[in-house]
Amino acid sequence: MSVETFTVTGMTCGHCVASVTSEVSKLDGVTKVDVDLASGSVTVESDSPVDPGAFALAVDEAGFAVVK
Ligand SMILES: [Cu+2]
Repeated sequence: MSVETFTVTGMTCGHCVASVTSEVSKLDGVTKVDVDLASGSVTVESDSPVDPGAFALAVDEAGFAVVK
């Protein structure tokens, strides 16, 4: 199992959190997504490490951006 934390910018409310959670949850092997709205940190649990490019695309799909 793999646990990684990314930082996502632009989220302002629970709806944003739900959008990001929904898109990131669709990624291959992802078993849990935990978003902290205040800090923008997104913790992803998955069977194998998440591809950062795929993660960035999913976040973009939700309307936000990953902080490098
Ligand atoms: Cu929102």
